[in-house]
Amino acid sequence: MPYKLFDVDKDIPERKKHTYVKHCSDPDECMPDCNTKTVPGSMSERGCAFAGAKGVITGALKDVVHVVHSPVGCTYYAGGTKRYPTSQNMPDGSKFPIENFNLRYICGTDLMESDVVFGGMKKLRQSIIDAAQEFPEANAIYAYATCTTGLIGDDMDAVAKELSTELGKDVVAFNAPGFAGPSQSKGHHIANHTIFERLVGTQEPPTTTPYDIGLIGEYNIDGDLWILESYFKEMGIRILSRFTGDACHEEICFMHRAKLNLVRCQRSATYIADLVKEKYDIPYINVDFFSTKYCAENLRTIGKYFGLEKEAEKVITDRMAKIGPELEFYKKKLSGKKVYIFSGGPKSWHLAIPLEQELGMEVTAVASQFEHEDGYVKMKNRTKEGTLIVDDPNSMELEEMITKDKPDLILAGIKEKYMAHKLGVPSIMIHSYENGPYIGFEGFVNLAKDMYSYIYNPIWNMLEFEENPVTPEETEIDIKSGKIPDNEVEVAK
Ligand code: CFM
Repeated sequence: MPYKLFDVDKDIPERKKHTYVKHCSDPDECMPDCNTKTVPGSMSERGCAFAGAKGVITGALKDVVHVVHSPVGCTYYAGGTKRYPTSQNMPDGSKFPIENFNLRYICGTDLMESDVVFGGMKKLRQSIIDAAQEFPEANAIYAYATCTTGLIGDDMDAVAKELSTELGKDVVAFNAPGFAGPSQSKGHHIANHTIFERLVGTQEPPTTTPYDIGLIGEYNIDGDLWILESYFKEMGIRILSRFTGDACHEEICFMHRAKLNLVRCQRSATYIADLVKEKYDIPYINVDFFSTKYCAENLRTIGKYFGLEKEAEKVITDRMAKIGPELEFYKKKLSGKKVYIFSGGPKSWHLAIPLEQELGMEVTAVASQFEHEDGYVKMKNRTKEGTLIVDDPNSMELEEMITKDKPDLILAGIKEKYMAHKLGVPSIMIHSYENGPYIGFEGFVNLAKDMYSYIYNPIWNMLEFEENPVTPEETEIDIKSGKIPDNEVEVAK
């Protein structure tokens, strides 16, 4: 059977179904079991449905204040957002008064035992009114159910509806309590539907052009969206609505006026693209801008759709001229390096081929916290014989993989990073990035540069490990002489 049980999982044999070893001759159905409940006993790295709604979809909006209906812990964790910066630009040319408003504030209802027993709706109502007073500049208020309030059954929609009229601005309830599904993915789904049902089509854009697109599922991680925006601008294409990186509330409300939607993250946002297509007849295409090859191919497709082929070619030629030599340098340095990609899902299939073909690396394992079957099909199609494809991994499995297989680098998140470092393997944050953006031509060079500087950092030869003990004297000599074992330190131009 093409499935593998890690030694650390001997007491939870159900994990075997989630760990598939790719064999090219396997039938299509062979893939990890996915989008199901985490196996009891496995210390999952997944997030919850509430995290998927607020932490991924809505938290990127620049002019919305969020009220978490929960005991204070959920509010605290909702305050730690993804790295999605926002500009102050609004669609009518005005400026939103607070820079990175979305990264700064969070409100919560601070539920106590008596609220759980007698109901928390009064408190929710008051908290939303307080949030509106505290942040009068916010153009909408989004309120979130959590496990506690989902269980006690507070009717958040009723409160939101009443207060929308009373406050004269949209108040939207997101009913994605943590337990709504097996992972954060369910929260993406619920947030997409709530936004579509409550907001899309409720406003009209100030102006429209024949070259208006919707950029869906692009959250501006460390500035990714701004890179793509610069390409479109040069091509003569306008992003009318962003879902939801650097977007404002209004943009979401008029996203039904785009001429074409591009779906960037196909896990978290295909839902809304489908809904908009069905109701408003707006077509969408799935796009991939990670790496130079995919980026060029996709810009060409978009150029062709709008009759802007020459403009697309110009952007591609211009960017390739700028980054080509630097990328060559990194390719030389990264060739043959063994790498794992541990992401939520999509980044594991976006990056597998580019790392191999454009940088000469060897991808030997990919993992996903919450992908569904369609994503695993892509992962399977884009990896080579023998690659380990792991669904909903736990840290002990990763530790076992690192110890036995000794990769040169791991692209993962904050949950894996320091564990990998303690085992002497460099790890780069592929979720929120190190020195991003990582998308597009320039972004791919940034990623290559980060990989290079992590792998070639002399620190890995100075650490003390059981197999490779270094005496303090030796370390001192090395530091004093500035000698960096086995590595040649070069700086790319
Ligand atoms: Fe989409 Fe994302 Fe991702 Fe995602 Fe995420 Fe993310 Fe991710 Mo972390 S929206 S599915 S829920 S591409 S936060 S920017 S990196 S797990 S692969």
